[in-house]
Amino acid sequence: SDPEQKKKLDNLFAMRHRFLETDTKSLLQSICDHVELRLGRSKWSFNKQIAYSATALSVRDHMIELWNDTNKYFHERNPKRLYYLSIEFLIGRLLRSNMLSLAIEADYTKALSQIGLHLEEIAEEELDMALGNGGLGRLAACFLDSMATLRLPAWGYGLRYQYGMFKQRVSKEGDQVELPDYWLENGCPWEIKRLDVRYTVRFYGHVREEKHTRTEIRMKKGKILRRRGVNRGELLPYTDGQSFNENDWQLLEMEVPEEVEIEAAPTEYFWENTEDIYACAFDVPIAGYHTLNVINLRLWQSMPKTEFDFNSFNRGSYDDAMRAKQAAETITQVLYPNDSFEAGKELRLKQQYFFVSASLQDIMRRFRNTGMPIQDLPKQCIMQCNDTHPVLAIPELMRILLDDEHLTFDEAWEITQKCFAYTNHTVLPEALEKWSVDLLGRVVPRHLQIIYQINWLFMESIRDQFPDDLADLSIIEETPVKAIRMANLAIVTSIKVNGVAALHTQLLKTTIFRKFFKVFPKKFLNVTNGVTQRRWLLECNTPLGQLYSSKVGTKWATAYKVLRQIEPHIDDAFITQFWDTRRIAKERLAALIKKETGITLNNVDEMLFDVQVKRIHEYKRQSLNILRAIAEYLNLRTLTPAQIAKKCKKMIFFAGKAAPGYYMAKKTIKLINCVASVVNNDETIGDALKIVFLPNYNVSSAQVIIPAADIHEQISTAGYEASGTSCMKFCMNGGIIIGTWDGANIEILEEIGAEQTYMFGLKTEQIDEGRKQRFANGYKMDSRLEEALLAIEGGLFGPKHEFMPFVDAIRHSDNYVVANDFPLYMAAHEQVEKDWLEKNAHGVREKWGRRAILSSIRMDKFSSDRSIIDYSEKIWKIKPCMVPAPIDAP
Ligand code: F55
Repeated sequence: SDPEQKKKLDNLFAMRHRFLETDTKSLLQSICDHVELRLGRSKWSFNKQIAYSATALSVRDHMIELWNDTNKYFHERNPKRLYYLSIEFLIGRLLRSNMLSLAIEADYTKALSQIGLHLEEIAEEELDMALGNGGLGRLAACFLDSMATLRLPAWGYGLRYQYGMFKQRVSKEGDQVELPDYWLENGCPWEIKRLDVRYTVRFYGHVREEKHTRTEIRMKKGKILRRRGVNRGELLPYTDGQSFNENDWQLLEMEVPEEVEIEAAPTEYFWENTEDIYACAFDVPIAGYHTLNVINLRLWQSMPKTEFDFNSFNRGSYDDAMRAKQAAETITQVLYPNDSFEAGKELRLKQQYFFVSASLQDIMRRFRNTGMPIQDLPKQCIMQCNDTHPVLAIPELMRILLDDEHLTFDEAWEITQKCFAYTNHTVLPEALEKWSVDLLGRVVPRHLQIIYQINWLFMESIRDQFPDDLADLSIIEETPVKAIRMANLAIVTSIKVNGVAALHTQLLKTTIFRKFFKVFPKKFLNVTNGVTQRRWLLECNTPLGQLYSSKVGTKWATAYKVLRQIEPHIDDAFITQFWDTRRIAKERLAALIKKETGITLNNVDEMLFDVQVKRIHEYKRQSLNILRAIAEYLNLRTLTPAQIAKKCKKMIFFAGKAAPGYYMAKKTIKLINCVASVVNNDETIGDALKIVFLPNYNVSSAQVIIPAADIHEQISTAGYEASGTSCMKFCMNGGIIIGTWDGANIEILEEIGAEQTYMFGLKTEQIDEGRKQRFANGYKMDSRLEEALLAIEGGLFGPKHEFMPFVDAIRHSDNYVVANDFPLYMAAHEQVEKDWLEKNAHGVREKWGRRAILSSIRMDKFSSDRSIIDYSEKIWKIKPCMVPAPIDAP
């Protein structure tokens, strides 16, 4: 905080020497060194995979230097730090993104080309780091990118799953098939295994209480009998009912000594007989864009604490000896592929506790090293919980403060309440995490005690003011089974609770957390999500990025707003150039589709690419989309070839994974694939319609898909999608949204202008009424929807029984109001087709192009840089801490 001190430090840092060079000779030498010396191959012959690993290791060298300097600088300056706790980080690939950040892409491209290698080709060798399910995990990854770029003193903490998000294949019958994703097959060149950073994590056991009491002699006012006439005579303690002769004795009030038991120190709790395992740190450096700041993502892996049981080993029972080792390794073995709460899974609970216990031990060690008093913990760190998955960190910090630091409960609670903030990602009540008291009490018994005590304090504090709401506000749910409500624990403790889009935050305040909002009105705030334009425009759509930079320079990579200056440049020539970039992107996607599915797409320039990519979920309504596709197909079949020739050519594209246990989602995938195979093989409709389901949607395929979309589908039932972040990526790339009044769609429309969008459907407040009407007497389903359902039932797309659950859901319950929105959706798509066919006198899709460009250049609000600045200012109260450049820097 002392400016003099800071200046000294900066001067010292300025004198450091950066010893890695980026000239071609140095880079080639470094790559070859890695091939031979680190990977043990011969520089005379190595395959692309080795070329990738060596190049990545070489890039990593540059990062390590900066990363060490950054850590040293943070250590010396000791600013308040942010710890982003997330059980998922959906990173994707890192080679190109790290090169772009370090501004060494051109150097490497040149060096590699000298030995006959193409950067783009070897980059394809990188296996995605898919340590997340979907939006929530990818958000965490975008946030890390922005934190580093904004030079914030921040770290990420997560888990190093050996198996990431499963690999998805599609069977001949059109079903999703899940395969393990062993992403570490070729090793991960980015991570640094930290043998020196290791903590013990404890499970199970029981809690022994030790009451520290001692007896003390105290003086107490008591009644005493004194023999009359005697001054210093016999004193007898008097008790009522004792008979005495009043002539002989007189009753006196005076002080008498008494022995009392007092609590000399608070009760101590010992968590004993635990099963212990190690958490071992793996660090992934995260480079900021064009800055010297490189921050850290620390991922924990479980390891056996004793390599194996030597007694069993020596007895010859190798199996027994290995069992404990395997059990320990199981914890971080695999990511749960469920993007909703999984009730009762003990291993999942252990993952959560393992993750927060290791992270907090690490955070506390760093804090203790500062020498600051424990009361200052909130001045030095703040932890952001990405959903409730890390919320056991709250009782864990309490446990540390109580049992290790020996604070009183009040002192510990005072500190803990200032250290956490919580982001919610769903309003679906059934998706809120709950852990049965039974399970939680078994896995982490001490934490259960602490949670009860927190709840007791909380209930007492609101009993008078909110007597009728206690049951809903309680952290403990009483029925059907006694359970801990993790969101309630998070809200009670956190300094701030945020939703991820304006509508979503509003719904938090008025629906699921309505009662909490009454108790803590100031805790709730909105921080609309964002995505990093570095990965989602600069990296994934180089041609469009370059087109923009040619007009307004390259500053937009860290200041998206600069792209608004494009607006005056949007003339015919510019729009034509835009379409040129679009052709490149569409051809790239067409090639990927060809490779993965065998489907050929001709004349992609003319073909409308209509894309829906995201997890498969009933509320996201891939159902609505595929029913619309069927309706369009049935309509095409009624047309003459001449009429078909005049129609808008389109591809309806789907990609996404279903949770392996989600029956209806899997049926939806099957239906899409079965419809696709009928439509794509129907020669009577020619090229008018193609339906594609691309297997294994992940970050790297998203980077190919998103730049190629003319239209993107954001069609969730209003009120269900908390935010939606893919929408932001599509818009940044000039995709035009067809969407409902849900999540961030509403805010996007406000920014880019309604003319750029196709919005349709019931609004959140109309959904309940719509549901009623839907099943009221006299309701008539849209005839095109009826026909689509009949076609499925009639077996047009395969055996009817396969799809009856899907059809029945729409016909008989329609929880996501597909039928209500269907005609509105069809009308919106008719408009889309009309607009797509419109070209100016020079044959250019001018109006569409202009709208696409406007969508793209007005997206500054949805840069994750803006989100992170909001978090920093409104919640974390942290400031940038920029590593100064060395004076000998170029
Ligand atoms: C993963 C595991 C569990 Cl147990 C629960 C949820 C998830 C998960 O992946 N959720 C998720 O992705 N939620 C999404 O978060 C995005 C980022 O905030 C939102 O944009 C999106 O609306 C929301 O569904």
